[in-house]
Amino acid sequence: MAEGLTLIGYRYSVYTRIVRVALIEMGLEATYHELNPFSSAPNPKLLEYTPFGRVPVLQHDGFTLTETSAILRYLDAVGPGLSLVPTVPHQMARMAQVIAITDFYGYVPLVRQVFANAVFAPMMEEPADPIAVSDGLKAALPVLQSLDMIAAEGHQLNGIDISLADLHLAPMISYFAMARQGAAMLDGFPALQRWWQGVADRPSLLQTDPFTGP
Ligand SMILES: N[C@@H](CCC(=O)N[C@@H](CS)C(=O)NCC(=O)O)C(=O)O
Repeated sequence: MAEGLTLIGYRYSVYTRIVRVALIEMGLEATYHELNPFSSAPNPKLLEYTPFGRVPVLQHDGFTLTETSAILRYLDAVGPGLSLVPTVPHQMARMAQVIAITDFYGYVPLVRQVFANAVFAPMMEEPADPIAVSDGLKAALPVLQSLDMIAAEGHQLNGIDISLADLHLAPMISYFAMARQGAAMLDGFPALQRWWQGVADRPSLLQTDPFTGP
């Protein structure tokens, strides 16, 4: 068991949730510190850990690590259980592809544009930007298309072999599907929707839901 892990994150941060999901799936525990990265001025405490001023940040034995995909690989390596990185080349490559698609094409439209403006801002009674929602939905289309192709092929996102890809993608889809328009779009991608229905109720996701969880 990896002792002495510390996670610095923010309750509503989807990337923090990915790490929290991974900790649970891997049977690990971490001391948690909350720092808001979205404050109007850069958060000076966060800047002590990373010049990007973003969360999550993981600390372990004097080792500080940022970038969620790197944090998940690290936890997978130090964790007590079986690795969630497949060794079969096609599966391993698809896992890396899902994570890259999620980070580079998915995060901004799914979370920062659609979820933030169609769900989070109204919930917090903050101003929302409807143009960002429609731009986000447009940009989400090829993301869902590519993930649906991967889920249909079955090397990853198959609902059976859980890998780091599932842990990385699920919190983003969870936020996106909270938007009525996001849920409707997801319905158009049957393989991805099937995958999502299979993972949505995993305890790791339910326990880390920032709106209902502890
Ligand atoms: N590439 C980073 C992205 C982390 C990230 O964007 N975190 C968001 C919260 S979900 C953040 O801290 N945003 C602050 C900002 O945009 O200023 C990772 O993989 O960890």
